[in-house]
Amino acid sequence: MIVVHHLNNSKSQRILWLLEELSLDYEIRGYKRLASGMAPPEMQNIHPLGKAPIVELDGVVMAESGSVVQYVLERYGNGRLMPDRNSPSYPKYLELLHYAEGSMSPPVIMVLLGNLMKVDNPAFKGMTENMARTHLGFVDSLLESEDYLIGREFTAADLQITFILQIAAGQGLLDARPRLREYIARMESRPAYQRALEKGGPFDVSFHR
Ligand SMILES: N[C@@H](CCC(=O)N[C@@H](CS)C(=O)NCC(=O)O)C(=O)O
Repeated sequence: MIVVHHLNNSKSQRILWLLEELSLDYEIRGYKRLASGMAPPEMQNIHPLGKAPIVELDGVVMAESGSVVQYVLERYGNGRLMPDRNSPSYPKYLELLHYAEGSMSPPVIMVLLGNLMKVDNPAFKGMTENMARTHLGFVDSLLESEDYLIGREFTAADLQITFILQIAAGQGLLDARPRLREYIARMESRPAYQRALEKGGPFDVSFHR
């Protein structure tokens, strides 16, 4: 049995979505963010980082959504949600799968935190928004002539990147990017995404800008 330690309004939503796309059985243990926005300390009893997602599978406890997604697909995917390993799309897929957390997430989260904490420093705001916009422009350009990040098929890279786009949208960073807003809506309309929402409970990452 796969156990997902799921924090509300967090990156563990990706794992629920992934497991629904794969029609796998899993159990959800739910946690609620504290008033500060942090995860409750009991999550540290499961994994020392105490950050969502944490997933238990094959007797192992794993954190880091990108590695969880990659492992789940290797173990249970039977080739689904990723290009063939011998195709030229495969390295591009791996790049984007890990780009979501490695490079794209940090500046977008910095913008979010700056807004949440009402950081009134034009240099900070300018720099973080500028960095975030570089990434959003890059992702936008990937969708110029294709429906998905890796061509014509939905892959787990779409799933990883959608969460960051949802955060960006909540901070107004997509106001001038209709293609990315349409892409998010398309991802959110997937039946598996909707089932994950029903199981995971209310999901809102706009964080009241
Ligand atoms: N790079 C990690 C990020 C993990 C992370 O920071 N999760 C956030 C939720 S989106 C969290 O647990 N925040 C609460 C906290 O830091 O206490 C991943 O993709 O799994």
